[in-house]
Amino acid sequence: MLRLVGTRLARKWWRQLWAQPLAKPACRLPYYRALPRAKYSSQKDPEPGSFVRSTFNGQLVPDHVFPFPSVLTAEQTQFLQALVDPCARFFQEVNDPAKNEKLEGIEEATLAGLKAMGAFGLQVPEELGGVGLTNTQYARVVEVVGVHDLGVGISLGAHQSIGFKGILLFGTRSQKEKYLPKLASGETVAAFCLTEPSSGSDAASIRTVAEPSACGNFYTLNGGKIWISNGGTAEIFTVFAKTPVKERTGEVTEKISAFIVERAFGGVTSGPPEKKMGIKCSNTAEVHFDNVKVPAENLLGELGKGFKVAMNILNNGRFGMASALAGTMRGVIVKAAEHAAARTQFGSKISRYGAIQEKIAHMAMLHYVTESMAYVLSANMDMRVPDYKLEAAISKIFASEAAWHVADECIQVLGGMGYMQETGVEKVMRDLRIFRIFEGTNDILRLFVALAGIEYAGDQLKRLQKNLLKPAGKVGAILQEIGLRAKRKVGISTGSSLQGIVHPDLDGSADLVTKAVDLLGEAVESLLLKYGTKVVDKQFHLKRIADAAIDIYAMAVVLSRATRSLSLGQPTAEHEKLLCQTWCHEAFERVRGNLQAAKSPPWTQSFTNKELISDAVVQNGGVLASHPLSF
Ligand code: MYA
Repeated sequence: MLRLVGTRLARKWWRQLWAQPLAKPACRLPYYRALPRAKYSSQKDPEPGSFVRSTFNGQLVPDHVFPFPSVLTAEQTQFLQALVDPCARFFQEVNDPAKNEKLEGIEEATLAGLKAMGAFGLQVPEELGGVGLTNTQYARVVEVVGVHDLGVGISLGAHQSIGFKGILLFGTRSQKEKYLPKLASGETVAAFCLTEPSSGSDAASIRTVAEPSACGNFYTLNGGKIWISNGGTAEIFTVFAKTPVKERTGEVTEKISAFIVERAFGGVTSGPPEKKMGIKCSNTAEVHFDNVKVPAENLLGELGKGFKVAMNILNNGRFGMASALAGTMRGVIVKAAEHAAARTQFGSKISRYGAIQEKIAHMAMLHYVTESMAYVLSANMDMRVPDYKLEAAISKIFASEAAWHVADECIQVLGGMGYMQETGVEKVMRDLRIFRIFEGTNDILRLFVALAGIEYAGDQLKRLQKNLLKPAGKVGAILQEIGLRAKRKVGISTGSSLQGIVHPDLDGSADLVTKAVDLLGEAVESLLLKYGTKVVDKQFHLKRIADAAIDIYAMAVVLSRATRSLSLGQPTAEHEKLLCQTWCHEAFERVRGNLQAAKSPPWTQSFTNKELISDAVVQNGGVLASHPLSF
């Protein structure tokens, strides 16, 4: 994953850097105005766009987050409102989550109603039979689904967020015309087939193969996929398989390609529905491909480029998870708030007690962050921001953990009632558990965020290194970069600032973001210098770097949203200010703690201890310490 700077040379070079003079502070601009990015970043970025990626280099690039993006036209908003209200009514009046769960399927009436509403083809263009929603509009609709029934949400999401998303993103005109109309109407259902028994997080290690025929007209597909959402109900599959690819050198290598496979091709079979902890009404099954003849024209994207197809589909679908889970949290918080307002203990409503207030406030903040992330991300995608993969991964991680925490705390607020099935939160909690696992486990996505960010910072360092070796015409940029890095090293702010962009009431919180970005840039540099390319193996450290990046992005999106609210004088502005200020304070403390842990020797010792403890437990096949009673 990483192509990092050579360590010895870099170390020597860095030592020289700290002796250089400081650069001029960055300029300040009037608040709540879109900014030319170059004023804020110290170096021109060849591929501008990602807020998160830049933070790894200690740069604050506010484009795309500030001002809070607003992408819907009045007409699109009106259309959306006309869709959301009936959709919410439908879920209240027709869909019965408890019945679906018992059935381990979706009731026929619900399915028919969903199809009639166009819920199977929300983002398919209208001319191909879909509703033609933008990402932001789709986010708002799935939020409603998330409030009511995550099992139904997964059936719909596995179909369109990932199942046929590849056809939408990479399909040829004739592939789109052939498949999308029936998929959009719900006449056919789609599934995304990547995971295999020996290939989960390590997606590139799949063993399913697609052998090209000698005539070049078809591929013969063989292999097995597991835990496929809609695997037993789908007729159309996006399948990833290894294919032989001739390189320019003439050498033939096995590379992943993507295919559109119809059950009707023959040789496609599904296992029985899996028995799961939650989302029981959604179908999950094995799918087997036994000498399936796939026409050559069903290759999706380029031959050998299937890994990127898979990653891009997953990146593109993650915003839906964030908005759906924002909906789930909204629903759960209603239950906690109602109970806290109604329940009397020790002579007072429990909502008057600090222990409960802290929980409810935290739940509200987690919801506010998740919702802000979901809509910044969907808007960025609508704005065609080219690089949003880190933001998408962060939104998935954050939303799935926030929703889990909110559901857990709701049960705690409800006490014994929360544990009872009739309250409905235990089902939500069971449904939620998988969200931290599928679509990329949060553990692997944290590593992805940290490593992709560090790779970017490493590339930037390499570029600067090259400029230093051949400085002709680049002296200004070099001096500026050196100054910024030197400042960071001695704990002085680099001068990047959000003041003038955020509402003045939030200046204090904005300063915390600036400091946090400086701290992250500095921590990444020091890890690179300490470990060089070996940083890829430092998962204890990488986790903490990722957590810092997640918190920083979370601070930025809420600052942006609260600024908009305050500047427009929205009725909830003062409440949002509280949410934002409190979140930023706590998030900054976590960032500081995590980055300290990523650098400090006592923590490094603690990580080593944990490696030893874990190795001993695994080797022993369970806990090792002797029992307190000695037997
Ligand atoms: S589907 C199964 C989900 N499975 C996964 O997500 C697998 C997780 N694993 C991975 O993502 C990859 O294997 C990782 C990379 C990240 C670990 N975007 O050498 P590499 C590029 C763009 O790092 P590896 C399911 O669960 C990278 O830059 N590009 O690769 C459905 C490099 O490019 P280059 C990316 O170490 C459940 C190349 O790839 C990305 O092997 C149902 C190789 O990279 C990326 N993200 O592993 C859910 N990553 O060569 C239903 C890597 O050019 C959902 N690359 O440098 C419904 C939700 C909606 C709800 C709706 C309610 C209504």
